[in-house]
Amino acid sequence: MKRLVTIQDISCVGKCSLTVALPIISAMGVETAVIPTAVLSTHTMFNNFTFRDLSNDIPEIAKHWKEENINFEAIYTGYLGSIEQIDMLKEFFKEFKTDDNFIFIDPVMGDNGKLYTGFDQKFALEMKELCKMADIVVPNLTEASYMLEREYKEKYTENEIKDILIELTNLGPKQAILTGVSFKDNELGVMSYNKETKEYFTYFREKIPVKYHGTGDVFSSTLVGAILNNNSLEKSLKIAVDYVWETILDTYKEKKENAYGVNFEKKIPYLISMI
Ligand code: PXL
Repeated sequence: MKRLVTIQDISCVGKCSLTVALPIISAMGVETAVIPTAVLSTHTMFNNFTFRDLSNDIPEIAKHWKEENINFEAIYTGYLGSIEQIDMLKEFFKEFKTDDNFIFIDPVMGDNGKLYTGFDQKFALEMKELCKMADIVVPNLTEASYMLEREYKEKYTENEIKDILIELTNLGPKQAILTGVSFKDNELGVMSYNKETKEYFTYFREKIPVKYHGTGDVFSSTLVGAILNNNSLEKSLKIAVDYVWETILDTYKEKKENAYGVNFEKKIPYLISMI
């Protein structure tokens, strides 16, 4: 059985980060080790959330794992709480990257052209430095814009998206995936670029007119899980987009408030049927 480690926060309420990654990747048959970077009472879209920083535990956990010779087929990072944590992860990557595993970074920082509460441009540039160590990076267009210091736009041409993907792979990663890509009003999806084969890949689904928190984390968790199930990147992207789409549709049909994230739990049988 393969083992991955995912490093991101626990938001106690509001399905995202570890409370999404752990069940999804486990359901896909991959052992999911975790390093919680912080404990929040809710994700940061709620008001007055608590935030306990767990940075100091990261080097100690890494040291213990080294002593125990623990290794991972993939290292997946998501929401990180501080620049100090980014620096700790650079050390973690040096210690745990091998010739046989890969580093998968979702540079979680913002959406819809804005950074989430607590992040600024300086953080984005530090995250860009971390992304240089990744094999695969999965930003949305907001995160890519902040890291590359490009203007965020509501609409992009295919050539603009290709330029952003090339810039992302020029940082270091072999593969870059942009989420939230749309060339037609009624479509939304992803575009990827492999700098070794120079191939692009796009996959879209019909746009559902609603936004939920945590869908990026559902997407990244599913993508990394599908890759670890020996699917090609293209097949893995389709699985991740299709699963996210089904979870959004199911949540949308309920017509309830959307701060709690998507009904990913109900669609886990569908996810498993695809791998
Ligand atoms: O889904 C991304 C995410 C992860 N972790 C925390 C967040 C968010 C998005 O708002 O607030 C704490």
